[in-house]
Amino acid sequence: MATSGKVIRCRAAVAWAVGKPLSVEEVEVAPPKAGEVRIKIVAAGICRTDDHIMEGAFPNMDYPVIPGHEGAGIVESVGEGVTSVKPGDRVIPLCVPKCGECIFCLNPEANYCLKSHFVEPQNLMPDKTSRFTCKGKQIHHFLWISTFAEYTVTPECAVTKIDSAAPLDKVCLLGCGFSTGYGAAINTAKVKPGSTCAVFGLGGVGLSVVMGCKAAGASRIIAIDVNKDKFAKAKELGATDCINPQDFKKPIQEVVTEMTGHGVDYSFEVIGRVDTMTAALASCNMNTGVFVMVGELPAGEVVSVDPKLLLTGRTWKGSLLGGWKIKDCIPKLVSSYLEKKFNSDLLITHTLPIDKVNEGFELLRAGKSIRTVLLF
Ligand code: PAD
Ligand code: ZN
Ligand code: ZN
Repeated sequence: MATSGKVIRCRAAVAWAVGKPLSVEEVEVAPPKAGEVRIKIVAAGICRTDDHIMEGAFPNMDYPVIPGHEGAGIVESVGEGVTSVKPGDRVIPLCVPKCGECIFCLNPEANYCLKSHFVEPQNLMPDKTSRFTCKGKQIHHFLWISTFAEYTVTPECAVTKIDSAAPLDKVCLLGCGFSTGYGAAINTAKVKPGSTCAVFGLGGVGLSVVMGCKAAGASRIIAIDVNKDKFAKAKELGATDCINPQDFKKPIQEVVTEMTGHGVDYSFEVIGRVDTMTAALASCNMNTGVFVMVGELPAGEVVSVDPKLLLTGRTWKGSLLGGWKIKDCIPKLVSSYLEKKFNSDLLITHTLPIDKVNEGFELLRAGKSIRTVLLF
């Protein structure tokens, strides 16, 4: 391509400091170095995790930074030695990479590579430099993929090729939100047919958990949110009961336990709060109940629980990116999307140009959107 090997000037949403709205700037994006890929991002979804960066609640973050970790695009150029993608390929950047060599990449049961952010911060490329500059300043990367930029650079291990027929403005959600929720039900909880589930939090990720529980054949899916405007969509996607904790005097775990006799088989927390994590844990049955934690607590917050809750047999699990081995699984999920095995389009409530990124975050915070897709 004509731009190959050159610095590209383009738009990106920059978080200059904690607590400030993003600012859409012209940035310079350097060509990919050996082992790296430069991608023209076509569409990017807004996930709550990006909001955590703006609030300063995401661990190990350096500023200024270009957030965004849900996106889809087309490879513009590749650095030396890159073999898995070539210019023109449609791709999804991966917020969990696959180095392919670490003990967890080699374990078929594990998906969190040792090159991932919580192990080794990804605010810079693996060679500890940045490909982004703006107004003469170095700008940091986020999770190695920074999808809120018209062009971004990722290591080859953080990008995967998808079917060229995939609509990028739709499958961008498979980069995080949809895959996270759907996989939490299918891979992490391993929901069984005929079982009962409770899902706390009905944002883009929680509603994807509802879809996963339904696809796995759950007979009852109790959807829980303080925002009743989320209930219609939850029912459409498979929830059998929708309840608002604010409508009850007693704690919500008691309500769920009464509704089901002894608690659900599987509960999920998809909000990121201490109180709802404790409630979700106590909502699954004391013997075989499985609680899956998906929501992310602000850095440094801790949950204290009565160990008796676990002593009787409950299991408490965490799930990142739905437990998928993401580099291999995203292309398969894209194929399933194209075969209409699930309809993640139902999660997209808004589409905005990148210049309106802050409006997208306001819609999310106000509970008015599920997923907003930003277009470049
Ligand atoms: P969202 O903000 O769209 O959804 C959160 C939902 O929770 C909203 O519908 C709220 O109304 C609801 N809610 C808020 N407070 C309460 C409460 N006290 N009781 C009941 N409901 C409440 O966020 P999202 O769906 O984009 O993300 C949800 C969480 O998942 C968030 O913490 C995010 O950081 C995390 C996440 N985890 C992973 C992962 O890999 N584990 C990936 C992506 C997102
Ligand atoms: Zn996300
Ligand atoms: Zn690895």
